[in-house]
Amino acid sequence: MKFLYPFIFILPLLFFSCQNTNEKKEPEMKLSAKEQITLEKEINIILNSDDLMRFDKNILLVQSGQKITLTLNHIGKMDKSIMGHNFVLLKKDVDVIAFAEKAVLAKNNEYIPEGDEVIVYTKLLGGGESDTITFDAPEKGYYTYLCTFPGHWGLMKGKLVVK
Ligand SMILES: [Cu+2]
Repeated sequence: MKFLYPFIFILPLLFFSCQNTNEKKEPEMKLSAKEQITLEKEINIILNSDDLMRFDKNILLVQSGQKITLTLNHIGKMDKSIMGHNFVLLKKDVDVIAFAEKAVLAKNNEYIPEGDEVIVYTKLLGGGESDTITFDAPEKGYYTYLCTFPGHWGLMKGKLVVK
């Protein structure tokens, strides 16, 4: 009988872990009434960045045709020469790795390379600085945004989701 004891403990664990994975497959996407109202016509987005090389949001949800006002804050203290951050929104299907490599070479233009890959971008910010940009949401789809300061995009990137 002794050899059965481990199974008695393991079986309930298996059962509960299966239940958990089922829950993870269906994330809650319901919006409250208040959020649905703010998804009309215009939307204000505040995106924070910090000295730990992070954006505080990895997904920005908007609707096609909405007018977006986006404020990027650098809430850290470090100078932009060592911990500079920007928000650069790329067109669909841009090769992010190739773009980021090209951006590193564009130091004289705040790491915004020449070309037609970019929809919109902010200034390069140091600690305590902010920049606000306004643009129209592009057509439905998923768009990558990133910080193009050298070495940052691996951690500092996300998706603009246009519904
Ligand atoms: Cu950065």
